[in-house]
Formats: sequence, C-alpha cells, structure tokens
Amino acid sequence: MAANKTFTMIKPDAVQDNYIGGITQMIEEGGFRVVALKKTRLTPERAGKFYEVHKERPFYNDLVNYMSSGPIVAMILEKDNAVADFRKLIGATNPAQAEEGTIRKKYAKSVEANAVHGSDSDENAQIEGDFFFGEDERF
Ligand code: DGI
Repeated sequence: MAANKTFTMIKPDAVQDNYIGGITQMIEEGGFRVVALKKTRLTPERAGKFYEVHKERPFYNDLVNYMSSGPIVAMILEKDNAVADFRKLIGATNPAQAEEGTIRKKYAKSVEANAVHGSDSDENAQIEGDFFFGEDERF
C-alpha cells in the first residue's frame, strides 16, 4: 500500500454502541476517503495473529478476547500523510489522555475498549489492509 493509505478498525465496543456512523463521519470529515470497508468478526485465532506483535505484552490475552468478542468494521483509508494524520485524528491510546476533537476522546471507554485502531507505519498499513481485503475489494 502506498504511503497515502492507512488501515483502521472500529472495535467491538463502538460497533455494539452504534457508533459506526459517527466514527465514519469523523473520518470522512477529517479528509480521509474510504477505499475499502467491511463489517466482520475476528475469531480468537485471527485476532491473535493480527496483534501478534503484542504477544509478549501482559494485556495480549485480554486484547485478543476483546477484539474477538463481537463484530468490527475494517477500513482502508486514503489521504496524504495518512498514517500520521489518522493517528492524530484518533488520539492517544488511553482515552483519558486523548485530546478534545479526537475520535477516542469522543467514543473510547478505556485503554482496551478504545473505539478504533490505526496503523502505526506505512508497512503495517499495507500488512493490515492485506489481512482483511483482496485487491477486488478496494476502490
Ligand atoms: O496503536 P494503539 O492502538 O494506540 O496502541 P498500541 O499499539 O500500543 O496497543 C494496541 C492495543 O492494545 C490498544 O489499542 C489497546 C491495547 N492496549 C495497549 N496498552 C494496553 C492495552 N490494553 C490493556 N488492557 N492495557 C494496556 O496497557
């Protein structure tokens, strides 16, 4: 994926609370174009693979259980400087530290149930987008 793309998920808590529309509106108003989008559910095995980089962290099992606890919405997004600009739009991992105007400030409940994922590098944006979407699902 080129450097103008990033990958996001709306996490189970936010899907459950009916925030798909509100979050997607903030994303589009933030200047991002939705290139690919699907609602799906991760099995514990798939969630474990997605978060493999965190497998030594103490919260890994909780994270995997949480991310497979209900449906999520996966998206590939396009904008100049997408990865960095999207992380600015979502705000800090812990919503208590997220700035006003960010998605996590508005929608996140806790450091775990923090409403959205955002890729942390161009390389991971590519890997994570490929994890969910085939070439014929991107427009
Ligand atoms: O890139 P981020 O999602 O902002 O944060 P990250 O890559 O450091 O962590 C990935 C996810 O793991 C994060 O969105 C929520 C979860 N997480 C991170 N730190 C903690 C955590 N979960 C718990 N329970 N406790 C933590 O300290």
